[in-house]
Amino acid sequence: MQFTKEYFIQEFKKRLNEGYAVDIKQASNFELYQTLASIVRSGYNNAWHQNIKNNAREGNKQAYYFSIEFLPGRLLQSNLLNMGWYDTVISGLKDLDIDFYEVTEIEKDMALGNGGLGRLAAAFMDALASSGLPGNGNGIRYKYGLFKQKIVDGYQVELPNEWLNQGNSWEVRRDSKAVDIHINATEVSLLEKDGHLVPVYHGGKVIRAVPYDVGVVGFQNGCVNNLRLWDAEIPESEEVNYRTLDERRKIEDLTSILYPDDSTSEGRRLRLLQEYFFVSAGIQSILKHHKKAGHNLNKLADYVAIHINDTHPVLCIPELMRLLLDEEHYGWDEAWEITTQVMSYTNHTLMAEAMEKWPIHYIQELQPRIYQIICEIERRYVESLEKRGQAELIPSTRIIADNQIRMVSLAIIGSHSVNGVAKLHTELMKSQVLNDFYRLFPERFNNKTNGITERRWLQIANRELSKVLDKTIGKTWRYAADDLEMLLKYQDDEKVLKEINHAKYQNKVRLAEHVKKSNGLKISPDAIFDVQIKRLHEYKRQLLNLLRIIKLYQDLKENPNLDIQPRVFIFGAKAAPGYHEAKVIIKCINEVGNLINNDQTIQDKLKVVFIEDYSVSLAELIIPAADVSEQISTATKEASGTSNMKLMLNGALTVATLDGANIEIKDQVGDDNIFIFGLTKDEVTAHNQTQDYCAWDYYNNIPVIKRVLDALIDGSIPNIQVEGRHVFDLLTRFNDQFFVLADFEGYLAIQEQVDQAYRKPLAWAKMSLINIAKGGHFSADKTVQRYAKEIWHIKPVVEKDEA
Ligand code: DL6
Repeated sequence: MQFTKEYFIQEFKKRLNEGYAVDIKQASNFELYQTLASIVRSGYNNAWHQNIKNNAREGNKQAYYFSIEFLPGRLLQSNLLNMGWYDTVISGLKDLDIDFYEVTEIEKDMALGNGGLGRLAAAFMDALASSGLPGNGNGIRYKYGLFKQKIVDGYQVELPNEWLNQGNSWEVRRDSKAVDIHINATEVSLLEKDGHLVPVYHGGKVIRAVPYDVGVVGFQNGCVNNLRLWDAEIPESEEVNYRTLDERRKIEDLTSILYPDDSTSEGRRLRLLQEYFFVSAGIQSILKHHKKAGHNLNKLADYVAIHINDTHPVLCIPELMRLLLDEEHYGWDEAWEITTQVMSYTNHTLMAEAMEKWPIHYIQELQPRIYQIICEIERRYVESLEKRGQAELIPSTRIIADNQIRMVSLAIIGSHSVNGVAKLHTELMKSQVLNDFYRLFPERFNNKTNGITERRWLQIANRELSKVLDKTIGKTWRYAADDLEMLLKYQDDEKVLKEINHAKYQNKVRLAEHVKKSNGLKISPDAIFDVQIKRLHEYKRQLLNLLRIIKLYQDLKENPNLDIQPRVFIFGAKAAPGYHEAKVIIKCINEVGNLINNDQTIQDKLKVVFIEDYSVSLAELIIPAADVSEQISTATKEASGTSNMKLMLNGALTVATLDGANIEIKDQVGDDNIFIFGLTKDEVTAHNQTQDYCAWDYYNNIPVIKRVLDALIDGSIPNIQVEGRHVFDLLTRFNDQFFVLADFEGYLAIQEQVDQAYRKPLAWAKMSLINIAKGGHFSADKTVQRYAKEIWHIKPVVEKDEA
């Protein structure tokens, strides 16, 4: 069936009437949205079904990406784009006098993630399907996902994000695929049955894991993969074991929120339970599928690759061992061989505090059999190192130490591949933080620099620029991101440069309208839009940005006629609920903003905007409007970053430290088209090794630093008596752990260069053009294709041009 405009209009009217008994004029945007979504679903359901059947019939090896976070954002537009229906639908709706973009606003973001980690997982889902690769996601269907952020009196307040209130149009509940999970047994004994030792669980509870599947539509290639999200329920047969409301609530809580507060032991236990829950459900379901397709488990690695995204799903390793040993009666060595062939792991951070460690007794209580298996993995590992004469590496690499289970050790020991997410990150992994593992298993380590879904960030988010690109270089870039390089031919073409600037301007107008509505603040699209959007973390150094804003403000107060380019500083950031310092920084940003935004004397030269509840949808609005992209983490701390890639692709110029993927962006665009400053990784490493850094010296010896820091505590910024002091102390008394003061002057100097560069619109547009042209390098399609070839060994089952 050809999807023509006429067909669409007819179908739309019919379904609207059938579904809601209204005509178009009476229909609400919600009803219009639901009707549209139902047409889209019908458009891909058959391909989805066929894909599952084909993979089973043809025995295609499939990848399963296990992740505690998935952050797809809204799906209507991307599904339409990927199905090739986008223009037809917009035009059809226009004929019906319906504003497509207004309708899309109804959709709530599928916000089952926190930041880069979850967005990457979602990008990989899209890229797998778009590359025709058989790859599935496995995660949790959180009822509230990450919290909804409100800013009240400058403080972050966390509210439940009720994204599922009106249902999720893209999911299908599959009761027939539910599996049961046993937890909290008080004891496990091994009994002989039919010649095998079989574990018997005493006490504990059974939870039912029910999957909700979301079809992941590939870009115009007919491939629809599966994202499976698990919800927890009480099985009917077990109801008597959940007698009190409290016991029942515990099951509801299990899939309520992402990252329960880890400052209490209850919260930490809940996190661990979530991890075991989705891992066990996912692995059980994979094995069921494998056996149903008639395959032997000896050959599991020929059909299945399981990817452990960060450490949260590491229990995959002992859980697969448990199932192979206890349910399938494999011997240890065979089971271990199968497990390590199947598993691979990505590390996303080298910060010690972010590497999960679980107290032994948590795991013992949660699933004693899993604990037994981890102990046996550990015993054999230690023994093997002793035999290899490498006993000196045992203390740093063993799994169990200080009464804790180190999840990174378990991940590396139980996987055949360990990858970092940018070249520098992988190098640091190999040479510093995980060096002992690298010495033991060099062949396991590899790099896979992150990537982004360029279709979403250009074709959907930046329609203005997309039009300029179509007109200038044709439309092939829409299918092959590398073709953006064709733009380089036009770097001195004044007409194209002006068009690029004009597209940016229109996007800035759009964002300014949003800011007026959301923050009640008028900002001028003629100012530099200077953007820092990412999780709030000390290492990401929103604080460095804030100190610079204070410095500019002080300069302007001293000299209101100071010749600076007007700037709007735009922040979007959520702080983890238990991360006090990050919340303090949010308060300071907001109060500095209040002061500056209400001060008439500086003639609107500075504005500070904190956009609350930063999300994928907001990113789609902010990124196309950005002139400057702030990527200013302390060198060595940001594993990769991905907003850096999205912003450059949209023509923002990057102000960056030599950290994470910034280095690879610099390599792509060249030194003249990026603004680099700050301590290098070697300098940071040297400071850390020699412990010679003294923040007070910067405060005492550099007047500009003293003046800015004093403003935090001398009352010149109202309403931050406590928070200002806290930040001051972090930067002085606690010796500025992230070298903000060391980098401050370099940062000011580079920002001065930005200010000067912005005064030359055509030269600026040329730099911008080069960034856009080089953006194709960071396509998630390419990244995923490398995972497929080098780690998972899966092959495309649908070719691009089969659409
Ligand atoms: O790999 C995706 C993303 C990277 O781009 C970020 O640099 C990195 O911080 C993030 N890591 C995490 C894990 N935990 N922490 N912190 O979110 O992964």
